Parts: sequence; structure tokens; C-alpha cells
Amino acid sequence: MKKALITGITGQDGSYLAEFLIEKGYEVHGIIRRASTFNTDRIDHLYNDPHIHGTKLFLHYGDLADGVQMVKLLYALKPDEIYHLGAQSHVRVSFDVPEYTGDVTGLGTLRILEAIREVGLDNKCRFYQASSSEMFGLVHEVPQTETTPFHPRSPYGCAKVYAYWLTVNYRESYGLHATNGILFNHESPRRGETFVTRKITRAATRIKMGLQEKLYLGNLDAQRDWGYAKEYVEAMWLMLQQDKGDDYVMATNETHSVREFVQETFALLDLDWEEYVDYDQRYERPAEVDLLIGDASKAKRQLDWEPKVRFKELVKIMVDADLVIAKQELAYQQAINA
Ligand code: NDP
Ligand code: GDR
Repeated sequence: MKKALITGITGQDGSYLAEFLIEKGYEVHGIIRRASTFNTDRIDHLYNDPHIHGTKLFLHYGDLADGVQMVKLLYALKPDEIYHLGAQSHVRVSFDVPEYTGDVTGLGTLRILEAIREVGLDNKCRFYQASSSEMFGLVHEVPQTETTPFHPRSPYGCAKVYAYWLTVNYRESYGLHATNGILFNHESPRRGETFVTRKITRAATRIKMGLQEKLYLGNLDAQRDWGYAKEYVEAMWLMLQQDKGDDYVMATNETHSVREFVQETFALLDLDWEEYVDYDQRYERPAEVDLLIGDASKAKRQLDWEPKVRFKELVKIMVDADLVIAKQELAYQQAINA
């Protein structure tokens, strides 16, 4: 049985990837952070008591800021594959906490790569780095490919560029099977609620149910290449099944503005978006990434991977899921007011 270690297992992608790997027969280990409230909502349905025979998911405390713990975990687990998804992943927040973002999102990758070497797993373990289309930043070329130059526009983007090149460097220096998945935005009903797509579908469905009056957003003109997270985690696995580490763009090759996402969401709910959406400057970024559209033809050619869920279907998946939650919220409110 293959053993995988996932950092960021409690996040959107980590939860889908854990599901996918367990389904494939892997023993899955995940690193979680200690918090004063529960932070494992997205993976609770996968978790069994570790004393039960046949359990496939094991959780360990750790933090990307803690290199010693990383070494200890790798000594103990000796995984075949490491999917490094953990990060301070919010672009706007990275302007508020740039040093922390550099430490966790940038140096966090270094800590894992060095732990792999320290434990002597260079020839055994395959490494996946969650690289990002945010590295392209200022538009130099469309669509963006594996050879498009990087010009990051945020502390987050800069940290990801550092981590990207470390991954390439450890491949070239030490022969490590190390891969960058350069993933464009991917969303789902499990997307964090402060990212724009989920913020929109949560708000619009709550407005529909009479639970909220307004939705405040920043720049509606930014364009993104939005795919479906569940499909993108399969691509991560495929990348690590190749003979050699490499770098791959994952994208839909379609782009839409934030405004279009708003329009599509409100239209599905028979609402006129202009009545409900207001501008709030605080959601603007000091420097914006205006246009992302990816060309994933290398992934199609080498991995036989291509996304199936397109923009309208993605919006519908998210609206349908959030409508269920909004209805539950309304029922709960009515019950406590009764
Ligand atoms: P999320 O923000 O949903 O999840 C981030 C994960 O990282 C969470 O499990 C979080 O734990 C964990 N984490 C944060 N800080 C630390 C830390 N100091 N130590 C250990 N773990 C930490 O991100 P996504 O699932 O959306 O993205 C996964 C990865 O892919 C990230 O690296 C992201 O930057 C990258 N990426 C994402 C894209 C997207 O569109 N979703 C596109 C391209 C790249 P906790 O739950 O405790 O906060
Ligand atoms: P992004 O995602 O920055 O692309 O990073 P996000 O959903 O935060 O923003 C997308 C675009 O929407 C605009 N926007 C707003 N964004 C947020 N969050 N909140 C708002 O109210 C709002 N109004 C307008 C933004 O300015 C931006 O242009 C995501 C993250 O998952 C990264 O970790 C990942 O690397 C990239 O996608 C690819």
C-alpha cells in the first residue's frame, strides 16, 4: 500500500485529494495545525478512530513554520509521495501579513525539501509543490504556459515563485522527483468563504433566503480562469505518477471576469445583481492581477488530463450547494425564533 503525506489536508484541495487517494487505496497522512476551535470540517467524513483496523487516514500535528517537526514526521512516516498544499493562500491577506506569508508559503517549502534530504528520502519520495498562476501576475503573455515569465504582484505570489524555483532547484541539484503543478484558480462548494467565488455564491443564496441584504466586493473587472477543484486534485496525482518530475500548467483555457461570475450566480437565483452588489474599496489589492488564462495543453499531451467542468456548470455546482446551506440557516433561525 502506498503512503502519501498531505500538508494543507484541512483545506479545499487537501480534502478532495485525501478522498481521491483513499479511494485509490493509499494510506493517507495529513498535517493539521492545533487550533482552539475545530478546523477539520472538510475531512471529518473521512476520519475514523485510528484504533479501528483498516483506517486509511491519519492526522499529525505540525506547522510549516516548524522544520524540526517536519524532519521528525518524515523519519516516522517515510512517505512515498508528499503533496505540499499547505500555505497562507489568500492573496489579499498576504499584503497584511507579508512576513508570515513568506515564512509559511515560501520557506515552508524549503523546510519540507530539506527534511526529505535529511531523512534520506531523495530517491524514494516524490514531491508535489502547489504552485500558482499568481506567479504570472502582470500580464506578459496570454494564454499563460509553462514558459511564460513570472512577474508576481503580491507577497503571496513572490513566496510562490520562491517555492517554485526551490522545487526546480532540488530536482536539478539532488535528482529529487519534484514537480510543480502551476494551477489556475479552482473552486468548489468547499472553497474558503473569503475567496471571491464562494463569497459571491454564499451571499447570493443568503440574499435569496432573506438572510442578508447586500454583498460588498472590490474589483469586478479582474479575469480568472476558474476550474473545478475536484478535477484538479486528480491532476496532482497524475503528475507524481510520471517517470520524472516536471512542471505543468492546469487550467480550463477560458477566462471570465468577477462581474460575470456575479451575473451568472444572481441570474441562477432569479435576482438582479445590481440591486444587491455594492463596491467596497477595502477588497481592492495594492497591485492587482488583471487577467489569467492558462494553456494546459502540456498536461493534456503528457498526462491525458483535461478539465470537464466549465464556468457555468461550476457556478451552478456552487450555487446549488450554498442554497442548501442557506435553507438550513433559515430553518434554524425560524426554529429559534419560534
Ligand atoms: P486553502 O487555503 O483552502 O488551504 C490551505 C491549507 O494550508 C489549510 O489546510 C491550512 O490549514 C494549511 N496551512 C496554512 N498555514 C499553515 C501552516 N502555517 N502550517 C501548516 N498548514 C498550514 O487552500 P487551497 O486548498 O485552495 O489551496 C491548496 C494549495 O494550492 C495552497 O498552497 C494554495 O496556495 C495553492 N493554490 C491554490 C489554488 C486555488 O485556486 N485553490 C490555485 C493555485 C495554487 P488550516 O485549515 O489550519 O488553516
Ligand atoms: P485569487 O482569488 O486572488 O485569484 O487567488 P480571490 O478569489 O481571492 O480573488 C479573485 C479576484 O477577485 C477580486 N475580488 C475579490 N476577491 C476577494 N477575495 N474578495 C472580494 O471581495 C473581491 N472583490 C473582487 C480580486 O481582486 C481578484 O482579482 C486564488 C487563491 O486560491 C490563491 O491561493 C491561488 O494561488 C490563486 O487563486 C490562483
